Amino acid sequence: AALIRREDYVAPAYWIRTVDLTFDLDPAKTLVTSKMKVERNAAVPHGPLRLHGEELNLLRVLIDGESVSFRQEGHELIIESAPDADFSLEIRNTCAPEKNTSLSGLYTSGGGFFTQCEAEGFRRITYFLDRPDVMAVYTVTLRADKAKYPVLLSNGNLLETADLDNGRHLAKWHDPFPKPSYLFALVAADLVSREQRIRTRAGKDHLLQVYVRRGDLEKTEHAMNSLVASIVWDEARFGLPLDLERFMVVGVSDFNMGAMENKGLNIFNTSALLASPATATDADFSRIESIVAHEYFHNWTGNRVTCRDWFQLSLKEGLTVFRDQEFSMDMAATPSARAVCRIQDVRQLRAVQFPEDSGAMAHPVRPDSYVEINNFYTPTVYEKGSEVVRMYQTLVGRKGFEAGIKLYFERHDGQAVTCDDFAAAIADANPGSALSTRLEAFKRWYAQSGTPRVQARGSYDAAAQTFTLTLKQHNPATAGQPGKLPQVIPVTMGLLSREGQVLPLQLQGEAAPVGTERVLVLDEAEQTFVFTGVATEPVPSLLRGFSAPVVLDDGLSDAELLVLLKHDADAFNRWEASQRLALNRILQAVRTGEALVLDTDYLEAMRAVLRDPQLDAAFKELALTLPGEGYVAEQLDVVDPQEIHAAVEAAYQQLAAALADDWAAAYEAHQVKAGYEPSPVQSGQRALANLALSMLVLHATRTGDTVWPGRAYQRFKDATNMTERLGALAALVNAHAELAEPALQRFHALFKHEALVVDKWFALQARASEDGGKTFARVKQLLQHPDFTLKNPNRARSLLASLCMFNPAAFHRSDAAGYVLWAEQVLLLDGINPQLAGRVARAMDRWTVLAEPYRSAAREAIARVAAKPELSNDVREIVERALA
Ligand code: BAL
Ligand code: ZN
Repeated sequence: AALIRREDYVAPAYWIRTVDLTFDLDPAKTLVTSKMKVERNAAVPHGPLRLHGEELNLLRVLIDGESVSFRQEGHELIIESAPDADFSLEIRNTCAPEKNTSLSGLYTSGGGFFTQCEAEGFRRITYFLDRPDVMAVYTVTLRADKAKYPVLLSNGNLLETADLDNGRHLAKWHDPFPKPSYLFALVAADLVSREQRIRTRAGKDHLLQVYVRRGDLEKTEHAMNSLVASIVWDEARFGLPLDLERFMVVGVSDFNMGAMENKGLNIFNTSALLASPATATDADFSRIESIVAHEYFHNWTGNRVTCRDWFQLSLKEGLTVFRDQEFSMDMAATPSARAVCRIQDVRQLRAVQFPEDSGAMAHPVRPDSYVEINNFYTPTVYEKGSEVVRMYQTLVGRKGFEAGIKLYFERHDGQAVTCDDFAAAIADANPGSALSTRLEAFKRWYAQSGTPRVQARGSYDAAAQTFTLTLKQHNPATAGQPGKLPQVIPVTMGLLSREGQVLPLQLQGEAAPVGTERVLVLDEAEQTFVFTGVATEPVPSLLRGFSAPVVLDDGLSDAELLVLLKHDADAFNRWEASQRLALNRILQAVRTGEALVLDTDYLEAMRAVLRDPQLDAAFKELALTLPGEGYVAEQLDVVDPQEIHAAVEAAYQQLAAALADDWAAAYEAHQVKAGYEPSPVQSGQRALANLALSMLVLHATRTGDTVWPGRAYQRFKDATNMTERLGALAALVNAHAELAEPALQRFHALFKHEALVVDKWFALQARASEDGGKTFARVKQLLQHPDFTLKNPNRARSLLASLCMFNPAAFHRSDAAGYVLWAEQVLLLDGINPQLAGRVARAMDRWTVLAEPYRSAAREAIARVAAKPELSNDVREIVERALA
């Protein structure tokens, strides 16, 4: 397969201005008629018209109503003699939706028709210039059996419906906004909808609809509320209104992504849409809110202004993740709940993006090349991309950023543009700012992969009352990028006294202190900042709110971290101190090979957090949760997953034992008595109660006590919401308590008809803390379970991603059985759904840092997959990069 390179971009030889599509829908053979108005692109030399098409059966090609000669070469339809003028093009073809298990293009699910076109699925529906810089106005006619497919939807506004012969019916849709083909969608299915009307600030009424299968309607209230909140927020924060008469959201159970932002017709994985207290956890409610918002926000950032080519993917994804993160923070309302959002986002970034940035698939936010674009819907493009957007805001301020966004839409509405266009708009709206004066250097964030390391060292001069802070940056070599240039790193910071008071900040040369928090801009390899008038030796609090996606080594002692944990004005850095204290101890044990022993200083600090009446439950839960095993692995040059697991397990057991009475008190104190709400306050209480319960059950199973496992079982049985029920079940399963087995059986019996809950049942078992191979053995059994299938992405992920990507100790085994399972399942999955297979293949990204015997065994497994001749591009790119 060919490597596609960013620098090779050329504009298309033709534009397609309008498309009139007619679908005669049939699961076995759908007939597609496409009538297009094509315009020659005068900016490039005249040449053949080359259309993309895959897995299609071509019936006819007409230009201006006449047959024309053409040839098919690979995945292209080439018309050599296309006119050197405007013309009409008509194509007829068929495709086979029910055979399409890749879930890209037009496919069937649960007896209905659905589409997924991003990135390159439209070419699996009909021949087209399937590239995002070709934007057309679509009119779509759907014809299908009325009894089987009573609901017929496409983008835009409904023009007409009619009954046809033979029990068929028709619906015609028109989307007035020119759009790239990846935003096309259709749905034909037996669905019902929740409806709501909303009036925007301009006084226009709009119809909102959420379509789901019969029986799921009561699970759509939260999604509808989230949609309304998103519409209101985008108008208030960025002045961006809803631009269509109707906005539709549709749920489907078989879907590769979380959801898709098709213009006016968002299609959602049911896991990102459906929620009821009985079947969804607090985390699900909050994920649904942010995904509904994310897809809605794409209407402007992605759809109104789209990407020129797929290398610019972060232009829409990084920006839209940033917007959904800001939205979630604004919805959280209180400063503490905002900090909790930020902590969760950063934890996610470190858990998935940092490892990506140091592994075989390391790539810049704006990649330079790819074989399969589906492999680049990554945490780097999304989450690191969002951090880059956040740094713009940090450098120009919130108002400056809003002005930049305004300018971006003034310049580019209706266009397909690049990350450089975005950077220019933000900078031009903020002349003289910390961004504009360093724009070219700032843009290295798009070009350089890898997570920069920042070292900070301070020295206090008591006589001169100065504090000198030296910041150094270094970005280690990554795949394909041996050398790096310094990046522009905003370091939001403050100084505290040893007693925890905030200190005023005055840099040398300034006449007076400028507040107690400021942004230092590190843009050289090394820089020194001298603070004056510092009356007492300070503790620096750096990178507040995680102001840049870097690894910070601030060299702070335990005593200094304890000052930050207790007193920092920045809640993020208080949490960070809790994690660093734990991480230091775990790393010490792993590095020396000595048994981990948690000292009194640490345990008492954690006890104080747990008892602190000023702290929210949600914050306590985050501070008392130890760093994940993957994050610990990130800190090491040679990784032994079993040693890391042993150290983290030991830390949990000691934390459980030493604080037993406090855990019991916290558990009792955080019972939610009021009716269920997925609010930050209630969620925080349930999260802390669940953590406390897991600690209590863990401790009890080690000491032979049966009271807490019994209470956990009781709570599991009596719970009225999924967060508490699953929390109690997880406590039993992770501790390998005897009651885990009956609880798991009962859970399955209760929910066997709720697919999304059965996914949780699989995932919980595959993520269970490993104990002598029990978890791995269980996964092997579950692969044979009648409810397991590789055909449904949610189900496949619930076992395979859970084991291979989120349970290192169960996966990395000295007998290599985890790798054997991985290779076997990746190959099976590749025959069904290459995109998903590519995702699971990524479990081996970091094999080169593994200790022996894991390293050699991992290499062998990857080589076995790579040796298979008929691999998809998706999997081939992943395994070949891993072996490179
Ligand atoms: N554009 C793919 C799904 C999403 O990022 O919203
Ligand atoms: Zn997106």
